[in-house]
Amino acid sequence: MKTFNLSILLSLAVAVYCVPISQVTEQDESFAESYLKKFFNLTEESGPVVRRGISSVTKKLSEMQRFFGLQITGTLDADTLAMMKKPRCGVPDGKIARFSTFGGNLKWEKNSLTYRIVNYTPDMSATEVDNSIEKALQVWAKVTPLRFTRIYSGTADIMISFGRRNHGDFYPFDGPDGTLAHAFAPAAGIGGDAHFDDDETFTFRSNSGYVLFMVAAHEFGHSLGLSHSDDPGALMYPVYSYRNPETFTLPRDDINGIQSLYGPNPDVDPRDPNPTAPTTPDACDSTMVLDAVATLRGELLFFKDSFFWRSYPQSNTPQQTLINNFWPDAPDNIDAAYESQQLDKLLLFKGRRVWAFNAYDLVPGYPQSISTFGLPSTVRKVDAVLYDVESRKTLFFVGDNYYSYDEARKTMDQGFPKRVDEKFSGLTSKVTAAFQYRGFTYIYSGPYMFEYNLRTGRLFRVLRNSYYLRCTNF
Ligand SMILES: [Ca+2]
Ligand SMILES: [Ca+2]
Ligand SMILES: [Ca+2]
Ligand SMILES: [Zn+2]
Ligand SMILES: [Zn+2]
Repeated sequence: MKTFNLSILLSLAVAVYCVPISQVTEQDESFAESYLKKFFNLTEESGPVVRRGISSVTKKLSEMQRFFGLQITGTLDADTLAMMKKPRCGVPDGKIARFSTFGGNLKWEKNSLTYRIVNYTPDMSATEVDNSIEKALQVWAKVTPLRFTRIYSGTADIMISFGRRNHGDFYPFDGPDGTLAHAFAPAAGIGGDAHFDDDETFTFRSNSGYVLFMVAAHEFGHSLGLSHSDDPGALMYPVYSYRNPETFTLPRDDINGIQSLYGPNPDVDPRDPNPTAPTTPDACDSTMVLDAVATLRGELLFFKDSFFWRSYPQSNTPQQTLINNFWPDAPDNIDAAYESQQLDKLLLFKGRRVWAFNAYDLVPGYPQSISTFGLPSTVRKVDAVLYDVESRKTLFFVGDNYYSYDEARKTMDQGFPKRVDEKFSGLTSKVTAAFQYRGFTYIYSGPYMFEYNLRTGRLFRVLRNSYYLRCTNF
């Protein structure tokens, strides 16, 4: 009997942020076990009697933690459990790789494929469904020789349908949440087909519910022969995240993946292929200039483009995530960030505006103007912000100058701005990011990080941004 690769899109919970270090319940253990069975090929032998299979569970947990860049503990800790509960897709993830394919030559042997929309979801108008499906296929057509023709009767290569629970294959859906959709790798018959769980709420472009275009584009990646990527920016990353379908561009990693199977689009000028394809910032890029750095409840956050790395105190491997995965209302490409320990809030700055977040919720009334801090209206953006624990002052870096804001009195201090190089010796070019950690003050200038004692202004070391943002080449 022929078997097919199946991929399942899971959606369970919202973002993971500051999960309390809680007791792992028996329920959690069995949830984790079924997760590992589904996605990391945990075999049945560890089955009902948990203790007997413990080493196998430990091995699979480590494998999963490695894939997601979590701290490799081999135990079911809070972060691991939280990652398991994130919306995701279900092709096994055991392999560490950027894009990957199903292997075994699972690709279409022709470039002209047909698709058919067999039925519709009541969540959206038929036109919206048609449009979402067509757009999702074009995501792949744009960068390959693949061309898609819609048919209205008979059997297409890619049969697209909505169903709930038992819907005619051996992979019943599970009601609201959990599995969102699944798709079969290229082959005859059910191969290439994509099924969507109609117990979900699909949307055209709103971020409440699941954007059908995004789910479909991911599933069609499987229909065409792609498996999962560990690049958190990739469309083929196993975790679902909302993205605006109007501005979505296929990331570089997915382009590399699909072109490894089918080659580039012959209709696109090879001298200028996909100039706008987003790439995920690389911790090993020694020339990278971070947008902002901040602490948050004992962790370190490093912001770059649409992403941030989150570094746990005990971990060697900062985890990279889309900013919007944690803070759906946050801007990307931010200018500066700091943690207000008094208010227990994270503040993000972009242009003339500031956003405040409590855990992952936008504080009501934000975004606000940066002039609420008393910054002059001539300031169009801040380059970096630093909160000094000792003096409870917040320093705003703007060009060659810095301002001092009193958090307790909520006013700007007299006598500012002052010149940055008067206070921080050795700093000759613009400040790009700043934060305080374990009693030291770190001022970034481009790819360099200057370590100071803030009170005396003494410079200790000049480091590379890789010092805290560890480069973890596998
Ligand atoms: Ca088919
Ligand atoms: Ca479901
Ligand atoms: Ca900055
Ligand atoms: Zn998937
Ligand atoms: Zn199905």
